[in-house]
Amino acid sequence: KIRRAVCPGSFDPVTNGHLDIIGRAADLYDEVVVAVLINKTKSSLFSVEERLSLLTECTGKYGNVRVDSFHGLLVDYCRSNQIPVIVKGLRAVSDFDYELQMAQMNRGLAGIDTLFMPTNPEYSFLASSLVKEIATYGGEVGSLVPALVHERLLARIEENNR
Ligand code: COD
Repeated sequence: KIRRAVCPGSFDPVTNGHLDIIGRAADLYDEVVVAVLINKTKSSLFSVEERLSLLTECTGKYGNVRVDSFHGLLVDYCRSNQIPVIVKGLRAVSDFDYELQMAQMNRGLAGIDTLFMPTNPEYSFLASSLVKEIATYGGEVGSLVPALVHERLLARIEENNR
C-alpha cells in the first residue's frame, strides 16, 4: 500500500521554507502531493497556473512529489485522492493556535490527521507575504526563495510597476 501525504497551501510564491517541509515529507512518505488552494476571494501575485508551474520546477528533484490544485475543503480533496495525512510546518507558537484548530477540525470532519514538522530555524521568520512585500520595496530576497522564483518574482513586480 502506498503511503501518501499532502502539503497544502497558497504557495504565492513557494519559498525555501515550504521546500524544506516538502523535501522532509518526501523522505517520509512514498508520495507527496503539493496542493495549491484555488481561492478566488484572495488576491494573489501569481496565478494558480504560475504557482503550479513554479512548484513543479522546484520539486522535480525529489522524484516522488506531485503538484495539484484544489478548491473547497482540504479534507474533501484528501478523501477523493486517498490521502490520509496532511503535513504542515510550524514556524512559531503564533502558527500553533490556528494550525491546531484546523488540525482538530479536519480530524473531526473526516478523520484526516495532521503531522506537524518544526520549521528549520533558518526559515522560521519566512512567509510568502513578507517575501512579496520586501521584494516590492526593493529588498533582497534571493536567499529566501529558489533562484527561479526570485527571477519570476522580480519580473512580476516590474510588470506591475509599469
Ligand atoms: N517554514 C516551514 N513551513 C512553512 C513556512 C516556513 N517558513 N511557511 C509556510 N510553511 C508551511 C506551513 O505548513 C503552511 O501551512 C504551508 O506551508 C502553506 O503556507 P502558505 O502560506 O502558502 O499557505 P496558507 O497558510 O495560505 O494555506 C492554508 C491552507 C490552504 C492550507 C488552508 O487555508 C486550507 O486548508 N484551506 C482549504 C479550506 C478548508 O479546508 N478549510 C477548513 C479548514 S478546518
